[in-house]
Amino acid sequence: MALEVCTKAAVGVPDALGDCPFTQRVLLTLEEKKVPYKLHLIDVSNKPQWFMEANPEGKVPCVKFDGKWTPDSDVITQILEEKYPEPSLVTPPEYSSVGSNIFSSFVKFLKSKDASDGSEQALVDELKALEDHLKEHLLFARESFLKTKPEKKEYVIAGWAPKVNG
Ligand SMILES: N[C@@H](CCC(=O)N[C@@H](CS)C(=O)NCC(=O)O)C(=O)O
Repeated sequence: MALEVCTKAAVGVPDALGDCPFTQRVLLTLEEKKVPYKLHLIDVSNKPQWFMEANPEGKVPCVKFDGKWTPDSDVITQILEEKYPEPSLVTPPEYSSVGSNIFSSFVKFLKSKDASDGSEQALVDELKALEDHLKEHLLFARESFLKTKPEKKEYVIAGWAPKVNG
């Protein structure tokens, strides 16, 4: 039986997948593990009552496991790994640190008052390490990624517009 998954609808396009990276992570996991699923596209600016009752925090993604709606992509992907261990999507230890310093390097760079303190280069190095890793493993070319991407660029831009424009 297909797993039920609540995902974000594209802003202004209620019947298309929106731009939520947390949802994309869950859908990629389902695709890679070949678990059938059924989408409920949620307009996050006007959440339906049944969704708020099932998931009071009101965030997507949210997946129904054994009759209970479970939010949070970290929790969901962990449950999926336990329930559907093949293929394993656990990060091999040799790659576990790739990109893990991006956030802290970014903060250092933003706070830096000295253009020659190396914080910019440190950030560029971190970003490049992640980019090289993604390129080397062709992650963005995988069928699962292409299949779970919002169909059109406009859907992604529309999703970010309220955050960028305030
Ligand atoms: N920690 C959560 C974050 C989920 C999240 O922030 N989802 C956003 C969409 S990308 C959301 O539901 N926003 C609607 C809202 O907060 O009302 C996860 O990993 O799943």
